[in-house]
Amino acid sequence: MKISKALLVVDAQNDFCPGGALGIPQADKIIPTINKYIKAFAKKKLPIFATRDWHPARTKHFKDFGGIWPVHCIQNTPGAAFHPALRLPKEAFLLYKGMDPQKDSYSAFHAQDLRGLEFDKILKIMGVRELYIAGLATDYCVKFTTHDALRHGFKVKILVDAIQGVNLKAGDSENAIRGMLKAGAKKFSLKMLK
Ligand code: VGL
Ligand code: ZN
Repeated sequence: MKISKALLVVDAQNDFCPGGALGIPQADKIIPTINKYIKAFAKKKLPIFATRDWHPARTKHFKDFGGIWPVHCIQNTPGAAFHPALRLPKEAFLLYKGMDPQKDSYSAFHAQDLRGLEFDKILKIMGVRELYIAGLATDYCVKFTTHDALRHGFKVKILVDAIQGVNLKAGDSENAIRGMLKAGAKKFSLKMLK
């Protein structure tokens, strides 16, 4: 079978969930829904990707070094670990992003696997044409990833029941969703799963 669809779970990590360094209210509530998508994709033998925000201790991404964020998702710390309720199969492709101490990078298209292979290359090799995107945060990583995916020629479904936003400013997530739809992404939710 020609693989064309893939699931992308973005940054479903402890630090982005309540109690974490950059805890997003209700972020943990989407994990069971993400797990349902994971099951559905695994059952169809479709690829599943999961990114982790994976920062060095010093990076311009953090307030202390000129950025806008509190310290979060430091490599190999509990805050950077996947949420304990997330059920990724052993076949899932794991990707890492945010390692460059000089840059903010939110998009999964700046992520790579442990060998340094970039997300875009992996998708091309596998024949993926359409990404189903879930995770955190709607107004940052999900947004930047979606726009990059569309620019790279992929179709995008935003899993609206499996994303959650930071909302540094009220309305950021709604604006992000509006922008993604305008750029060509489509909404998708569990009830549309076949
Ligand atoms: C993210 C804020 C800071 C994200 C990463 O992945 O959405 N947001 N670092
Ligand atoms: Zn980050």
